[in-house]
Amino acid sequence: MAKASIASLYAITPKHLGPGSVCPPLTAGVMRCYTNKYCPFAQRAHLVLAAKQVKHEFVLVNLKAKPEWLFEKNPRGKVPVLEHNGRILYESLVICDYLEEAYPNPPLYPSDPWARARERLLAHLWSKGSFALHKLLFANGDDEVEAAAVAELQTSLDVYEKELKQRGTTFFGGNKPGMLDYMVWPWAERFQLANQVVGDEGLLPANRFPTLMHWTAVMMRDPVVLATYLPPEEHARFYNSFEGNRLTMKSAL
Ligand SMILES: N[C@@H](CCC(=O)N[C@@H](CS)C(=O)NCC(=O)O)C(=O)O
Repeated sequence: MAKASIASLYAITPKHLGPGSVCPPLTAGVMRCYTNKYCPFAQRAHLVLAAKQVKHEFVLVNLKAKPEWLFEKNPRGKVPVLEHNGRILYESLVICDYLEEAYPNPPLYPSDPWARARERLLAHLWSKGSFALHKLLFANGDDEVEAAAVAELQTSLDVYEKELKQRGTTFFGGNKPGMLDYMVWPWAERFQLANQVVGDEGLLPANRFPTLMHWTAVMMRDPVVLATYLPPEEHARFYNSFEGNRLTMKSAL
């Protein structure tokens, strides 16, 4: 199992930079990703950079106390941001699509335009599921909020269960992970933590999500996934680091 996340391995900053910091000067020709070790959206970019073995560096950004220069990179003040040859892109799905086009090997999308568009649609639709997981991990022990978040999340997951079952493949990408696998994975990694919060059968009861259960297990063996992996304890420390938020675990792993 990977000991340090890829965000730490390739980081040129020893810690997440905050107010008053200076943005490190660019290294000519090197792709830079402004990121945060715990951001699932940024992890999408980490996964695609790793899958395509693009030479890159990370600048870690503190999102609780943001550096002033972040807004020059992204007026929304969010990560991930990609800077390449003096040009800037933000929004994780846009960044990952750019990487796919600029670095076509290995291809992460199917070649058929209709199938490609469908992958984009399913990646886009995942935002509902991602918000529901956020709600669950910030429920602060409120059973009602948790139950509503779980119901919402499972309704989103039904779509992916049905889709993967219909495809009859191990991954959304076929016999290896593709773009859609990597666009959804960062949240699935956090399911290990969410399962502890939910208790009982967790988020993916076997009778409702047999295909996604198998998918999460095989994704965990993918070298690209392992390179960006953070264990549930580390995710838990992050969610508990927000003032007023305390994860209440109903079961151990
Ligand atoms: N839609 C954006 C979402 C990015 C996002 O929300 N990033 C979070 C960290 S996980 C962030 O930068 N939050 C800071 C803020 O919202 O102020 C994307 O896909 O890149």
